Amino acid sequence: GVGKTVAQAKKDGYLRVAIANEPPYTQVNADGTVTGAEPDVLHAVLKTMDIPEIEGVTTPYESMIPGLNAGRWDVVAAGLFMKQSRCAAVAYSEPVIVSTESFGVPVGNPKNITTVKNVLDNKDLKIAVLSGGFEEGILKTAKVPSNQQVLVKDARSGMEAVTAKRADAFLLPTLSLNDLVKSDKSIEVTKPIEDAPKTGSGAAFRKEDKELRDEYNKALAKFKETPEFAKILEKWGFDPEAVKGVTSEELCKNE
Ligand code: 6CS
Repeated sequence: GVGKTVAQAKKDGYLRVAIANEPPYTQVNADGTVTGAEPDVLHAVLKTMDIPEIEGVTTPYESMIPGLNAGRWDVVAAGLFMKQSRCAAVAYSEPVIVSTESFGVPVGNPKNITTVKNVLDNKDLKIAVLSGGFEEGILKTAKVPSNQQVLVKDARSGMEAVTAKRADAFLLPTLSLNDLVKSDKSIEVTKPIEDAPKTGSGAAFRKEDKELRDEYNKALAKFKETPEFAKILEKWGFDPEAVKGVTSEELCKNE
């Protein structure tokens, strides 16, 4: 099998981790090392388990779970938001981040898009989402017709879809959009979408690696009590209070 035990991971001294390069959730440094809120928490927790290193692989969201289960990496730490179908396919840790979704729209928000309901009420609106991403699921669950969805392969392509007017908005996590608009002043970020589900993520392990996941959860629970945890989340612009009291069981009920 492709599974990994705690003992093997300690012996290797590292875990291979899938990320997306979508700051502030995940980011690849110029030297190839990985950072961002989720990899930084993963790295810090693994260190407490005597697994000192992480090795990052950048991949689109839709490939993260297939690649994990095929053994191409040992864990996903990318802000891979929990929902029923994903929780059925992987063994998630308890949540590390709880966050919000927004629309990236042309400055001034000419089509007045602030809620999922707005999209349902105006059949002319087209919304860009990442293929296989949580946001594509939000639109599907809300029964937004597929001809109103513009599928893109990565965050940069989503921004381009809006600037080229192939889409009226790009639906993505609020903080990811805040980062992207730093380099595109023609787009602004709406307030968190009130009728979108609560997004939460943690490390995703293979179902067969429940021992590793369970040990990780123990170490994570301890780490969350240290000031270091809040420091990492705040460094990347996340509210460390948002995850308090939220469980993977609850987040896994998302459609
Ligand atoms: O979980 C997901 O699929 C989404 N997570 C993040 C952090 N960004 C976009 C992606 O679609």
